[in-house]
Amino acid sequence: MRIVVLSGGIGGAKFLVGVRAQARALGAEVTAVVNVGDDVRMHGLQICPDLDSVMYTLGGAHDPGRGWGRVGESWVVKEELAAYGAEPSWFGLGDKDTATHLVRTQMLAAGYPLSAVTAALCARWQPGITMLPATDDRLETHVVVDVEGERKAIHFQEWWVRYRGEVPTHRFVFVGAEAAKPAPGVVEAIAAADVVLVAPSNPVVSIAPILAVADVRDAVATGPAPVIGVSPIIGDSPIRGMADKCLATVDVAVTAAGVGALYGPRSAGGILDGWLVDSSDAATEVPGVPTRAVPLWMSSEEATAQMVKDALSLAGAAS
Ligand code: GDP
Ligand code: FO1
Ligand code: CA
Repeated sequence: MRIVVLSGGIGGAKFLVGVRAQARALGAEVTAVVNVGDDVRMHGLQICPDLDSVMYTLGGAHDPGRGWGRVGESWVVKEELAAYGAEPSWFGLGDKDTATHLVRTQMLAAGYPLSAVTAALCARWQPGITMLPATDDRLETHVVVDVEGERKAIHFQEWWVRYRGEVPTHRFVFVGAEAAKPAPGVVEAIAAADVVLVAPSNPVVSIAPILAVADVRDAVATGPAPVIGVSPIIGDSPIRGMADKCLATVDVAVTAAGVGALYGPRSAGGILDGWLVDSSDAATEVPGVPTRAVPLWMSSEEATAQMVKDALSLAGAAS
């Protein structure tokens, strides 16, 4: 069996730990198509937060408390940059993490595409799945905000890390998406999949930028495999992160029903054939999309693997 997962960073990574466990039990292969909209160049280094969150988490090297970056991190480079007054001072690069960005930036400068760089970095971390960036092309999420009386577009990282999303926010723009092509292997993996899972990632700034690559969206929307989404919202809470702020910006209710309707049924131009919601949201109805309610707290690998089992069973696939 072949499983494809559309994934953001921290939530997607946690989900993929369960996907990998269930896939091992089934002898299945897993390909993750990962968001690159968060990617940013800082201090001359190319940083890919969602790819790194997935790679470090599946490689057992992530910081579980912070969610992003490396466990046992030190911050000497950050302190030295601050001593020079080097901006941006609001963004922290850990020392261990910096080595990843150095290798990545050097390989990109030598002409390797991001997908090849990601595969090279994964040779060290052995994530046990195939990790593909959604695209090798430049695709960055920018946010239209009002700051100091001025309306302007800032990078997603500045919106989240510098301002914590607490500035008047008007919309998200996926810069470069119109011209972006899927990275090698993405469309092929979706076309060959037995099931496509949409991780319980942020729908607005993790999943939407993946689907903003037209050929990726087409592959998902018109492919042969059933597409099952897992709700990132339990009750009216995004659990952690920024999903509440993002959903408010696009006028979508912070509920499993709101996100399910945002994705929409494949039968009516959307991407979903099924929508998994938490047991506490059993009353959720999404027009045109069969829903099933099961526990959705990713509290352990076993609990998450059970969620995956439930998603596969909703898809009608071997689970
Ligand atoms: P990011 O890219 O690092 O922001 O991570 P993702 O976009 O992949 O995932 C973030 C989302 O994961 C958050 O908005 C939460 O809604 C969701 N999330 C985190 N933990 C859980 C959990 O235990 N269960 C479910 N269903 N969703 C979760
Ligand atoms: N998040 C922060 O809140 N503060 C930081 O200084 C920060 C630095 C950082 C560096 C590398 C990296 O891969 C991620 C980093 N993050 C930081 C997390 C990141 O801003 C977001 O959580 C994700 O982009 C959302 O998925
Ligand atoms: Ca992200």
